[in-house]
Amino acid sequence: MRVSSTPSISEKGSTVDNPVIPGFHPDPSVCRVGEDYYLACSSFEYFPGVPIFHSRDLVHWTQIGNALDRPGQLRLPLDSPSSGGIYAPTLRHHDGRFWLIVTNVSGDGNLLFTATDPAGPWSDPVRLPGVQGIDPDLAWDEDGTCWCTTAGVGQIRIDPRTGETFGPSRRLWSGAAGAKAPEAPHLYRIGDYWYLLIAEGGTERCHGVSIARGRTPDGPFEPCPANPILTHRGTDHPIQNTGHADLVQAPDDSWWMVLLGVRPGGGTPGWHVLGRETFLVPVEWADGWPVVGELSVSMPAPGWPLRPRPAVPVRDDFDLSEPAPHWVSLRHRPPEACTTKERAGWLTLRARGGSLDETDVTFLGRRQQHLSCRVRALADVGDGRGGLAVRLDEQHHYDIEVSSGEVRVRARIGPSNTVVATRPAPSGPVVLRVEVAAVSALNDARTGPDTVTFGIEEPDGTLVELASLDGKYLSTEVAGGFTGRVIGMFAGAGSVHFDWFDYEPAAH
Ligand code: 6LW
Repeated sequence: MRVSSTPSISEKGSTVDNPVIPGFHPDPSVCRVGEDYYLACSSFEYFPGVPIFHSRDLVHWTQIGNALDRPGQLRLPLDSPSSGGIYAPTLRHHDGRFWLIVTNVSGDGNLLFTATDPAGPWSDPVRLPGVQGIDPDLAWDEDGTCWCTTAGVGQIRIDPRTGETFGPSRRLWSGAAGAKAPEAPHLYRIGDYWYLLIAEGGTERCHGVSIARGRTPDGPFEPCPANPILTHRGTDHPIQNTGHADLVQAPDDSWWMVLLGVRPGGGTPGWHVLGRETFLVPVEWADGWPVVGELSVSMPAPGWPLRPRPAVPVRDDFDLSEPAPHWVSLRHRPPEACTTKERAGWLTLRARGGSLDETDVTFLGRRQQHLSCRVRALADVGDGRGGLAVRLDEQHHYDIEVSSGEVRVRARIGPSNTVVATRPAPSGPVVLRVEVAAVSALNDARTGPDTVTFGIEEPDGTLVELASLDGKYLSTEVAGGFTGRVIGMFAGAGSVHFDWFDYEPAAH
């Protein structure tokens, strides 16, 4: 088995690389149990939802499952918009159980799940109709009262076992005067204070992290004089949009923050294509306030032995009966539309919608986690139509597809939907290839962040290139929304079979 370099990290002497969880993994929430750390992220229109990661060193993370992996837990209407769905979880361990609270903005509102093993299974949802607002947080005080704090910033007491709410929601704090979007609250008891950590300024270039403290979980709260305690607004730092943070204490008593950030590339205004990624930064305390260390793409390694994990293999041979946890579908995954049982050792996708312009197309993909990477797959479309796609949303995707003896590359960019290249398809199964290459030099101010090249492979492995496209059109700055690129396989008509799929990071 070929193994890729660890997707999250590479040690260089005594430094480690950020992001610690690359690719579209925003809104991280972290908790520790003994020597084990667990982390959850938002998942929006993708199924299964809320990826759960495990680490023993805060640096190397392995996805151990998805909290919302059954239709009864994750109900996304088939016409729900991209960047709808599942927003901003909080993951906590309390009273011998893991608790996960999250918002489904496409229907069910705030939902709470529990598990004894964070790898799953997670419970059916407890609904919270009395909790309004996104970004719900959970905190318990000494007498067992559970406080649910939401974007705004508002707070209400809840019974997390039943979803019942008590009393009205109270406004706690709205961050700096004039700042937009006070959100992503997390409430912690640390020493003699309750700390209320929030994000403000919006999840774009003005994003930041601020904090306030009070003697009781429901305030009043006094803002930190050094707010924002973290922001990269107005800088040319390679990590931008920094915010939506969560704090965790290590067994050696050191403190750490996980947060989201983006890595824009290209000229002006800079385009980020991997979505919002999860970064790690050390925190120290001074005068009862947290002081955030330097956030960088190469940071000093923590002071404990690192515990690298086996990486996700380059190749998925589709030998398992269920897709590995990093595979995602759109909105749901009916077993008959995505199966390894039809042809042994092959993945079969059965078409529902006709194209990736539609919300219920059959798609199985994985997050693009590296600025440069190569994806290959052996596809047998038979009488059907399908291939590989690089996807931001229904209006922004590039596809290479095979049908009726032809291979074509299609670019959907907003209202424009263009076949940019065609050539005759070889008979029988064909290796489709996508190469994403980050730009290494700016030709002018408009140079995009990367190129996305599509082709088919000759039997000897030679690439026959069909098209090379500017990647800026598959960026969040162009498409909008909260997600990042996902690369995968789709079926547009009939049954399309895939023998294997390779995802390989490339040097950039
Ligand atoms: C999330 C909000 C945010 O609910 O973006 O960056 C929203 N922060 O807190 C969607 O991820």
